[in-house]
Amino acid sequence: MKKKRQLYWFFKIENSTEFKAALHTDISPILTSTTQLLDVSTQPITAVNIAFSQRGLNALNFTEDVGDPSFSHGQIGDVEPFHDRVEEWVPAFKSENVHGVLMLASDTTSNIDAQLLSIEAALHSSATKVYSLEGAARPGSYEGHEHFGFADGISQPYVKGFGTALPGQESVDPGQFLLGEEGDPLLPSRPSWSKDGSFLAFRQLQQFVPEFKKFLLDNPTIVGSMTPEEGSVFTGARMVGRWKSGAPLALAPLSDDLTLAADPTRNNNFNFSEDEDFIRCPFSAHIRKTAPRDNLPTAHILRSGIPYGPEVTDEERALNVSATDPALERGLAFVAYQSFIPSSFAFIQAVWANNPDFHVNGTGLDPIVGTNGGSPFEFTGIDPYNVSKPLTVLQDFVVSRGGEYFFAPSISAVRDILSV
Ligand code: N7H
Repeated sequence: MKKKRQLYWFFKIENSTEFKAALHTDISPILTSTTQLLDVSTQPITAVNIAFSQRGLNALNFTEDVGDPSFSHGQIGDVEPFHDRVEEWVPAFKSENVHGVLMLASDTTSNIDAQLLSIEAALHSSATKVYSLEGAARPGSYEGHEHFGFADGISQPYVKGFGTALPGQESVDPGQFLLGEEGDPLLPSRPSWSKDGSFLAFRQLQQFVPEFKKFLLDNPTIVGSMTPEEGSVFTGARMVGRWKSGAPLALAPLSDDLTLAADPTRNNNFNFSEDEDFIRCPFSAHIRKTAPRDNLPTAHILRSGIPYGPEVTDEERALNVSATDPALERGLAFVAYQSFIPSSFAFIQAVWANNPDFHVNGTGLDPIVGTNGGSPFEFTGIDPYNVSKPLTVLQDFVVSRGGEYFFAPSISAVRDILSV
């Protein structure tokens, strides 16, 4: 659902009989199908999707094992290897009340509000809001860029059978994302109603943008005739593995290349096979940590997040510190789809991003999403001429405010099974 605005509306089911009736009659007909989304001409003004936590399925009396232990435990039961500080979590995600999430996406807030009003009227008091988060594309030329300033949403796996693969896109069986399809690791044991559904890992990831920018200013990587400012930009690019434009370091190692960045036939067409000494792109770079490409078998997720929160204020910029006012919190409403969370999102976060020895000893943590539970951590490889030199992150640039795991069923399962 690629739209400029998106609302995540987390709800609790209060009366399952009435909720099922509203789900069947009013909500299932407005759920947006993949087919609708694939072509601009058939896209609805406001796209609607719904997903349930294990508690939500239980409330609807679907207690059968869907085959994913992370989903069954719920995110809070799975979080220890992520090194989250649960005290930083949004209270709703620590409660037992998040039964599901409605996701509404459109180009304006008023479209979303109108759609939500009609859904709330249909639900009446059968479900109540426990929390909501509004995502929005950043303004003007920052659209498509997350809050640190980097173009996001460039690299996605190609799902076999959906459209055509772009050069460099890894071709993946649909069962890596859709339960019951070819390539689903648990295909024989899934309940029949789970077919074509997908697990959605939701994380509210707060970003400390002024602190990130200050870190880059304090740690420029100056190569050749680069100015200190250019050196700071280079450090940021080395931490991510792409320039802010999206151009990959693997293809543009020393300076940005806007033409390359804008070309979908080239901007993802690389691997790291000729960069074993990580001169072009550090092992610690976020995109190399989370998708080592040809170096190792990759864990697959389809990312579908959107930034949330306002732009950095003048005061924050002047002080190089994020405001403590909750209204100024900003970050990424991170969403990843997959058919088995333990070997996908949870694996990437815990076993790769948070592992200082992945994928060679001494790499350090992923400087963007790795965390040592709030304690300082090191990462290496940023200086291409002194790759073992460590840099230290004193305060995480990305902090988890919690989340939940959901199951997004197929539309027919919502209409014909879960709601009757
Ligand atoms: Fe990342 N960032 O702005 O630095 N991510 N990410 N991510 N991420 C990617 O290729 C970012 C997060 C992946 O195939 C890009 O679309 C930020 C989590 C994967 O080459 C940028 C946050 C996890 C890829 C960012 C965040 C991942 C990827 C490059 C949190 C999994 C594809 C643009 C606030 C646990 C890698 C692009 C590939 C790309 C950023 C979160 C995983 C710029 C700011 C939690 C698999």
